[in-house]
Amino acid sequence: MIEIKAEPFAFGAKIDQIALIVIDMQRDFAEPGGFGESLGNDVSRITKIVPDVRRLIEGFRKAGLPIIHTMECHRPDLSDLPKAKRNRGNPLLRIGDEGPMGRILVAGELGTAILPELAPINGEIVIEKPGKGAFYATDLGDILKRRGITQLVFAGVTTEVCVQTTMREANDRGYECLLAEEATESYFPEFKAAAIAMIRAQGAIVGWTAHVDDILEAIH
Ligand code: C5J
Repeated sequence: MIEIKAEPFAFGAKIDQIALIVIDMQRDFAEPGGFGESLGNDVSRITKIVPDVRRLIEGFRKAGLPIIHTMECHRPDLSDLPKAKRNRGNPLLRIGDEGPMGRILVAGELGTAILPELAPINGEIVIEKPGKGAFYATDLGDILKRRGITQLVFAGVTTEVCVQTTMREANDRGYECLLAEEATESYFPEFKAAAIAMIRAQGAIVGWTAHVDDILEAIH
């Protein structure tokens, strides 16, 4: 067991059972013309964390530890898109509509792709997920079980939506979850701060939080 300096107390990392999960670092959330902007958000906040997410990915790669990337997206026929999700927020461009980067949040489109700097490499797992949580309607649970993974380090966006939802899903399934603070972001700074506080409150009720440097130092 390796100790990672974390809040609310040290995280006991089991190096043979830990994986990095990078949530939804897609162009649709980070670049103008995508889903995030169609909902009225300032997407430039998201691109600022790319160097820290990349450092974390590179650290896991160097240590030979598993990496999972998720992508929020839907089938081209939208059969996995509930009407309520498509219409929510009355955005300028709805999921499935044609935008400047192709159809919004549809699998295989340019805007749905992971940012090139963070793109998965051979051997890394990519989960396409129709929900906010990565366990819903995906093989993620089976994949983790097969590989004996019991601990997840989280990065990605947005902190209070897909990251926190997946952390809560994982926590209820018995995984120990650690959120890398500089490697996650929200369109709303106050929501990021609140999500971090609520995750680690009450003795890590959802999970731990730690700085990227402290995670990298522990796994190197
Ligand atoms: C959102 C996400 N915010 N990846 N998706 O719709 O957090």
